[in-house]
Amino acid sequence: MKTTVTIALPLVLIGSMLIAMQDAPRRQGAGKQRKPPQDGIVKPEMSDTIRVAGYADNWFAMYINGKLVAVDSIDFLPHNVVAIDILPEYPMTIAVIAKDNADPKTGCEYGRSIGDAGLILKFADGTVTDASWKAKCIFHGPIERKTDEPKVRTEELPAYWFAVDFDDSKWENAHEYTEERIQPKQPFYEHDFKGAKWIWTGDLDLDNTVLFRKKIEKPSLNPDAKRRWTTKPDIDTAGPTPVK
Ligand SMILES: [Ca+2]
Ligand SMILES: [Ca+2]
Repeated sequence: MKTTVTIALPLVLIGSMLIAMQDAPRRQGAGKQRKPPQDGIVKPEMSDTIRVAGYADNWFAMYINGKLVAVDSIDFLPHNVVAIDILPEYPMTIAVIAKDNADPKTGCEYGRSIGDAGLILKFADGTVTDASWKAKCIFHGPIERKTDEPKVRTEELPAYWFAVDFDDSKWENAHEYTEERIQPKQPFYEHDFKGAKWIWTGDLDLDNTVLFRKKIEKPSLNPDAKRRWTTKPDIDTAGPTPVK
């Protein structure tokens, strides 16, 4: 057995060195000499990815083309920015669940206060949140602002609400809110949200959990971007969020 190991290790090392030597010129030339598309197929590079920044009062998770791509890791913090890189594919269906951190039983925040919400997203391809996004509230309260005897109204998550082919035509359009109304905190100003609008439903105070959807046919910046080669996942990457 010892003999096998001593022979195998150098072979592995030599193999690695050979691969490294082959890769070296390509790495050095990365981004300079790009092979022309073959049958429309283009190998993706980091330069094809785009930055997405999101900021929610108080939490959000985002699906792109039916796949869970971002989860705010902090349930409640006024307020944190989530920034990720994605490889965009168009048309691109964006679905977001956003939550004001309201008590599920009372709809209140901080004991018996009525807390407000808000969501803003900016993609480096020019996609921004605005009133063209679709919105659907599934948790409202406290009804009629009655904090002394708080009651709430909830709906189940629609099945596969994040899927590309989900029908959101009956959802309302999102409402836009001013920065003065939302009053974001410092992390917001450390990221590029220029041109994006704060959105929610028509009730920033009492609608606590809201679903948003938007389909981007082509990016407003770089509309001629070629599709990059990728695969469809062989496992369900929709994520653990319940569908109902
Ligand atoms: Ca809040
Ligand atoms: Ca609220």
